[in-house]
Amino acid sequence: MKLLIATTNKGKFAEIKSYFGDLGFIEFLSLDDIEKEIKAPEESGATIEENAVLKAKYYAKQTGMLSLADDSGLFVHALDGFPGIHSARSGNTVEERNDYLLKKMKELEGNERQACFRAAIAIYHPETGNTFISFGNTEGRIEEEIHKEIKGGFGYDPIFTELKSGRRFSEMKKAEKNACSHRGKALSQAKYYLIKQYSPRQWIVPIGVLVNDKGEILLNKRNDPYNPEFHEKWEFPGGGVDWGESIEENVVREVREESGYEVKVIKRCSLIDLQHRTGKGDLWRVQIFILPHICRVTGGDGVVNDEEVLETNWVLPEKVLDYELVGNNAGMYEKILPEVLEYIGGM
Ligand code: ITT
Repeated sequence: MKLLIATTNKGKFAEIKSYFGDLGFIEFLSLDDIEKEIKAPEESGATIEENAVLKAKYYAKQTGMLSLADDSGLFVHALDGFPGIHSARSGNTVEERNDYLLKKMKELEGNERQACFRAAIAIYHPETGNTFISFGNTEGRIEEEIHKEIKGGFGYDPIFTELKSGRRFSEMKKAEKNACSHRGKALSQAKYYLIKQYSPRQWIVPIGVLVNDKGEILLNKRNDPYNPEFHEKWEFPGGGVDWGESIEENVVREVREESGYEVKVIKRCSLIDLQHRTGKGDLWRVQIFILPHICRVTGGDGVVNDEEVLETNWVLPEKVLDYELVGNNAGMYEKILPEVLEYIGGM
């Protein structure tokens, strides 16, 4: 999974990268890692959220990559929000912008020096168009002079004192600033989104190898038109474990839903089969632990009441591999076949 942190501002990039440092499933790229030269977009939005989405979309479309953009600014209440969305453009250099703001605020005292930083973070996926946006604010005040001795942070950090800690942003290490800053607050929501949306999942999927009185095994033909690689392939009934459910309870419930039979779980096979599935480019990745269970049919009418099943068939154990099975289920079945035959032989 690759994420482009689409900012031309090195200070922002460093803070974002530091905040996401522990997201091991993502490879972070900067604009410097992109071979083609990309002209910065015109930030024509009226608000920071509009500009954040505009930038994320623009870079995602230019590069074809999942892209994150930040739009932020310093808003001085007594100056009607100046410099606000123009924070990066109120002078040619950082020094000029800081000096200009301090001059503009020369006559302001006490509460009139209150200000806040605002940040909007947008994440845009170029193929799906999925868009995420989050916000954060930091309240504080603008000092009378630039903090010259300590050179941490970037932009307006040397003149901004954060309200709660009473410390200037330029005095803080990246992690300290991220813990209380506008960007850190917006990034915490973005991080949760990335984890929910893109982190690889691990599923525990118990399945039932159902045996009837004749020593036959039940196979289901899967209905999965959205996933052609699984559609109309054969499989054993089973599915993900629900919250609060034991493995055995899950097998009995899933089998009932997908086969219409009541079963008694005879034994869990010694094999845990590990399978991997990925889908729709980089959109999802799942690692599945399949736990096969030999089950005996005890009742039910075999009427399938689940939209996931097109057809069911009772098959002799040696004939199961003649069917085209889903995923790596053929490999799994080969491994458990001796246990299945041993059970059927002793019935
Ligand atoms: P990108 O658009 O390429 O991300 P930029 O610097 O032009 O970079 P913005 O348009 O969002 O970014 O302008 C935000 C400006 O606000 C930024 O250049 C700083 O001057 C200021 N700023 C934002 N967050 C800040 C922070 O945490 N500390 C100090 N200054 C900040």
